Amino acid sequence: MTHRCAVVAIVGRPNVGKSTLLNQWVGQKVSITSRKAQTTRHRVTGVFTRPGLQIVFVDTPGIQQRHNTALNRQLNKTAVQSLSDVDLALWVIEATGLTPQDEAILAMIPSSLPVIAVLNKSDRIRSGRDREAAFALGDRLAAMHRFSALVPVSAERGSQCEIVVHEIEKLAPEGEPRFAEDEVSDRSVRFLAGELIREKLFRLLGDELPYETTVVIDRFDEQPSQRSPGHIHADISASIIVAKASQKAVVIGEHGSRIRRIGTEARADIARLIDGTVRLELWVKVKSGWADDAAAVRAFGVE
Ligand SMILES: Nc1nc2c(ncn2[C@@H]2O[C@H](COP(=O)(O)OP(=O)(O)OP(=O)(O)O)[C@@H](O)[C@H]2O)c(=O)[nH]1
Ligand SMILES: [Mg+2]
Repeated sequence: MTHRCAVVAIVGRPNVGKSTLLNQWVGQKVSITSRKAQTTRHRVTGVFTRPGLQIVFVDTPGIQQRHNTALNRQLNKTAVQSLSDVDLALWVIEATGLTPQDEAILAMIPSSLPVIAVLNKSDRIRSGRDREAAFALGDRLAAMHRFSALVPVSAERGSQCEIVVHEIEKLAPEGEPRFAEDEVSDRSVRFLAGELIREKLFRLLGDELPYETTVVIDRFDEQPSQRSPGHIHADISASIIVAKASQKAVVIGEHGSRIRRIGTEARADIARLIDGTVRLELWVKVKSGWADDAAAVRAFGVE
């Protein structure tokens, strides 16, 4: 039996559901998600494996022109660079409508690359009028570009996601698997732990969250658990970096209520990820203007 292996970039504007899709295919949370734009700040891979087929999905930051900071420029660059070394691209938009920014991102995809258009959040199409608009959008897209396929999906419900896998399989080159059967990402547990803390910040701070907020893992020690044999215990110390003293107060919350909740929820997710126990220590630090400082952006791990 021939084995196929494809490396697939997931690109689109912020918030269209790229990371939710990746997690749906992988069956585990390897990329964090939230309602906020540019939740994803790194190239994160998620691996889908079944007999005869492996798909290495590459999640990317949402491309946007809203902020002209070093951080934003770096995120756009990460996304565009991810397109240079893949077999095909998934261009993700919302099924409810196309924006000029979606079109601009499509134009950034090298013309040699096969593209599958993924119309996400199709669960939001409810009325007959919505459905007519969706059909019209399908026609418009088909006239715009020679897509390998056009697939409406709902990442949140998991509906039709399998069809995308099937379309990728048709385009996948023959090749050996790059990851072992039980591997779900190329990222370390240390990295994913930092991401899970950042996800709680993004989710629990809602619109108060300053764009310039990041997380640095200062210490990450793993050892066999004393209390539950066969499992590991992780001892983690992390810093939440904000740009202003006033933002520090927001993250900490009244009498430390918010930082406690961030810690509790992140610890539970990290424990699930490592299937063990976790001690998590969180600090909040102020570093003004870091998102505008290319060296600081790199130092904080936004590579
Ligand atoms: N209704 C609905 N909401 C969805 C669906 N998929 C994702 N979402 C929501 O859309 C929001 C953004 O999802 P993400 O997966 O973080 O989006 P993203 O494209 O990775 O965003 P960035 O990383 O910021 O570029 C979250 O609140 C998701 O819960 C879907 O199929 N239907
Ligand atoms: Mg994302």
